[in-house]
Amino acid sequence: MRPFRTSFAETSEKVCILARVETGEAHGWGECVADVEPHYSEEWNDGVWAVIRDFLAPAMFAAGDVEASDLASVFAFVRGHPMAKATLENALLDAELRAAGRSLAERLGAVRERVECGVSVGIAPSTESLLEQVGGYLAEGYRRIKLKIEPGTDVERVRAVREANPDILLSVDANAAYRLADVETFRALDAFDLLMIEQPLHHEDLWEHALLQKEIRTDVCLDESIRSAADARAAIELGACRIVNVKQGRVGGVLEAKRVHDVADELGVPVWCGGMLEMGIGRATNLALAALPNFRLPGDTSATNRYFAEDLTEPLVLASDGTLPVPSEPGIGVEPDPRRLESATRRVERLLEDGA
Ligand code: OSB
Ligand code: MG
Repeated sequence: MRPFRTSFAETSEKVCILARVETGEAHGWGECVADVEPHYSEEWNDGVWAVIRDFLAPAMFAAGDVEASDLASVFAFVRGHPMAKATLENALLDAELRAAGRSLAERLGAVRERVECGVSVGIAPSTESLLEQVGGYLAEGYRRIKLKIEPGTDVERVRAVREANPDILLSVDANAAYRLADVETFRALDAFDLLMIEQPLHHEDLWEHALLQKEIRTDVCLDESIRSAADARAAIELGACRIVNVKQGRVGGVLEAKRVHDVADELGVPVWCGGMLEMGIGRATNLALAALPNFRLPGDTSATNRYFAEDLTEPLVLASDGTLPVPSEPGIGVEPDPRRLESATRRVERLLEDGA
C-alpha cells in the first residue's frame, strides 16, 4: 500500500485479519482494523487472533443460536478488545443480512445512496510534498482534507495548506501527540479556520480535552478516546469534544457504532466516519455506516486507489463530485475475489463449533 505516516507510526503494508463466518444459511465477512503493532490502541493482530480463537469464538459457539445483536452481551465477559469483537460481530451480521437478502445500509437506517468523502493525508517529508499531495486529492474531487500533524511542523504546514487553498474544508489529526501545555500551538491553529482538531491529547484523558476545548475556538473531535456510546455521552457532556469520529472497529462493531451515532445525535453533536486504512470489506462496512443521518461531515472513506494498487474486492471508485456509492447488495455488498484472497493469505485457522 501507499506509505502512510502518523505521529505514532508509518504503515507501508496492509496486514490484517479477516473473519469468515459460516452459518449454514450464508457466509459473512469481517475485517479487523487492528494493525501489526499496538500503537493506535492496545490491540494488535496477533493479540486479536488469540482473543478470537481462545475466548470470543468459543463463547459464540457455546451461546448456541445467537444473532449478531446478541454478541455484545455474549462477549461482555472479555473486557475491552473492541476490534476483535467487531471482527466477529460484523461478520455474523453480514451473514445474517446475506441470508435475509438485506443490505447493511438498510439494516442500520441509511438515508443516502452516496456519501461525501474526505482524505486523510499522512505526515509528509516536506511542505512542498504535502502541498502537492493535497492538490492532487482536491483535483480528484475529495471534499475535505485532513492533515496529520505533529509538534514541530504543525503550524507552518497548516498555514501553507490553508494559504494555498483558502476555501476548502480542512481539519487536522494529532493522534494524541500533544499535551495541554501545548495550548499556544492550538491557539495558533485557531487562525486557520479548521473544521476540527482531532484527538489532540492523550487517548484516556477526557478531562484535559474539556479544558483545552474551553481555551480554543476550533472544535475538538475525539477519535481514540471514544470506545463506546457511553464514552461518547461522557465526552460530549463533559465538553471534551463538539464532534465525534466514529470508527466501527474501535467501538466494537457497526451495532455499537450506530449507538454512538444515536447518542451524539440526541445531544446535537455531528459525527463522521473515520477510517483505519481498511481494505474493501472494511471500507464497504464503513460506507453503510456513513449513510446514517447524523454523519454530517465527509468521512475518511476514501477510494480504494488512495491506498492500494489492488484490493481483494472490486475497487471503490471516487466520482468526480467526491462521493462513493453506498453498497446496496445484501450484507456489506462486496465479496473478495477467491484467487486474490488465496494469494494474499499468510495464515488460516478454522474454528469449529463443538460437534460440527
Ligand atoms: O487517526 O484517523 C486516524 C489511519 C490509521 C490509524 C488511525 C487513523 C488513520 C487515518 C487514516 O487518519 C484514515 C483512513 O484513511 O482510513
Ligand atoms: Mg484519528
